[in-house]
Amino acid sequence: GLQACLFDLDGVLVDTAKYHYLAWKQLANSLGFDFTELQNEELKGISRVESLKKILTWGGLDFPQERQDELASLKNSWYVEMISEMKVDEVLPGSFELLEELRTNQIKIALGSASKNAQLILDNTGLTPYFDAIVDGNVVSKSKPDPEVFLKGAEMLHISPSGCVVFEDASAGVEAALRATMKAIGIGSPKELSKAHLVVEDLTKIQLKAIQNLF
Ligand code: B16
Ligand code: MG
Repeated sequence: GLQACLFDLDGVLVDTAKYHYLAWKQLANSLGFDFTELQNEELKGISRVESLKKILTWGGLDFPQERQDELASLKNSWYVEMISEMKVDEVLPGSFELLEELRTNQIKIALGSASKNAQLILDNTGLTPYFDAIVDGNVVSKSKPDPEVFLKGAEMLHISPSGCVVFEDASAGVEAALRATMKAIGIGSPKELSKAHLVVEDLTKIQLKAIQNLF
């Protein structure tokens, strides 16, 4: 049965994608090209360095690794400035209600995010106290769709993957959950997340009963 829930951060609990977009756009513009919100969709769940590589390709540019590292940290400094202003009201609808319900029912809760800034976001939005384990971009070596991020979470909780459910908004994240042999609940479009066991629009549309019914 259900023993633990693992949450992706960006796109599930908070909408940091808009800040990633603004910061990447600023970087692209400074290099002389633009990029669209549609292209930004492709960066969801993808690590910082991999995102930069994609963006440079779209702009028809290539730089030595050293310069790429500089550009990635420049983008990150702008991004961190933006997320430093985040408050509790930026937590997506249904998040606190679901986390409370899980906690009341002794279901363990973990974070499984690609972001190296996850802790700052959780702290600023009041989400930190709900988490029994935090796995973020600082502790994983392989990005989603590799299952490492979720397997590490289950391990930290001392719970077998078969008792875990993952909440994900990115198809790479859903794939990572399936490769970890966990249940996957997609947040967003049923078309893009068709491999998930269940897809809901947002966290207001899911309750403990429906999660338990996946088992
Ligand atoms: P950072 P998630 C991901 O968060 C974002 O979706 C992705 O767009 C971003 O590039 C990645 O984190 C790394 O973020 O630059 O803060 O380390 O969806 O895995 O929570
Ligand atoms: Mg995400």
